[in-house]
Amino acid sequence: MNCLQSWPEPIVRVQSLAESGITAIPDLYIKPPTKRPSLLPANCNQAEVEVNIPVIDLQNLLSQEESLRETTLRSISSACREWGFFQVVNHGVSEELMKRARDTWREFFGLPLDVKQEYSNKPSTYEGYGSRLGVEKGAILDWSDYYFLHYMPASLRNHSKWPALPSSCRKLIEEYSEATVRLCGTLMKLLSQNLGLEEDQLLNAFGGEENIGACLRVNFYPKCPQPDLTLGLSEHSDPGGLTLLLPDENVAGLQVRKGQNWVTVKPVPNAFIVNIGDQMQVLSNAIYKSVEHRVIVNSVKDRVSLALFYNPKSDLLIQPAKKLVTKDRPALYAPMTFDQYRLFIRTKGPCGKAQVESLKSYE
Ligand SMILES: O=C(O)CCC(=O)C(=O)O
Repeated sequence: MNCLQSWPEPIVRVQSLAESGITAIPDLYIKPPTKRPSLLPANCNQAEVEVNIPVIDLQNLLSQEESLRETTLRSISSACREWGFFQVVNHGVSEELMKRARDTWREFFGLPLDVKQEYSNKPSTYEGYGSRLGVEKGAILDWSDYYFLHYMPASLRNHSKWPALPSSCRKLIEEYSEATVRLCGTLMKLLSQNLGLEEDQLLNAFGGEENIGACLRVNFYPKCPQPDLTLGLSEHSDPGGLTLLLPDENVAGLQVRKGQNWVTVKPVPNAFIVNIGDQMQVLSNAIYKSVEHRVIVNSVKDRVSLALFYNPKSDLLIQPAKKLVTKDRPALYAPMTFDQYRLFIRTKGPCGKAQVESLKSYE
């Protein structure tokens, strides 16, 4: 991990740049023309612009009507296969907690720079206040800052690496992470059942409830004077298992790949956005899709989002579940630990689906 000891260039906080009043962004943030957040591709029609990722009401799983429960399970199944993304409502996490989480983190990013700098992160663990992903010298950077921390396993939970200010922050992180990890556990069971596996099989492949990895990345996307030239977060698929995203309630920004197009997610009030990560694509032998996504920025409003990453225990080998490997559909991926796997994004930064595709051993 030697290459991950330090950043290759001095860190510049994007928020400080944005607040300095610049009217043109530095070259370091200007994406090549093919990577910019383009206007509609010529062959894209209005219907595609209107499209949204599926929205699923989890309350229906408690219905007395079996047909409603089955329809809901089927909607989750097709969302995992066709979109890799969906929104969930009536998920059991309180609206008050969701609002408090956004407000608390907005408050953190609103603190003076020197307070936040105390938590500056390093690429060896990424824990703390950060402004880049990847350690490639000269890389074009994204227009965002973030805070990254570990919640699970409990042995990695270190309160001194969580912000002490605002004073409610550490308690909020505990509460929010506990609630979202619980929801991810429920989703894991549904996804497992939908694949025809035992309810706990995916969870067990991740190491079981006590051993899974869970980390929180809070993204802060400052206003940008030239949003057409850059991205808040470059296209990538998530390296882990499952991501539960609390988007900004007022500002859209997340775009999900659908074929040749990028669909801008329209967040539904009080919903979480769920997406399949690369480890789940591997475990499901590519039945579930880990889909590329990116974030666009704008010149009018800052945006905050909280991504809870639910991951396998980092030293377990992850490979396609035996039941999903057949003569007609051989194992598409060789076994690999999550520790080995995430070294790629930690070194190279967000790079589309380059890694999971490069691991395919058949097809
Ligand atoms: O901010 C968002 O909407 C998406 C964030 C994301 O993709 C991530 O943190 O990996």
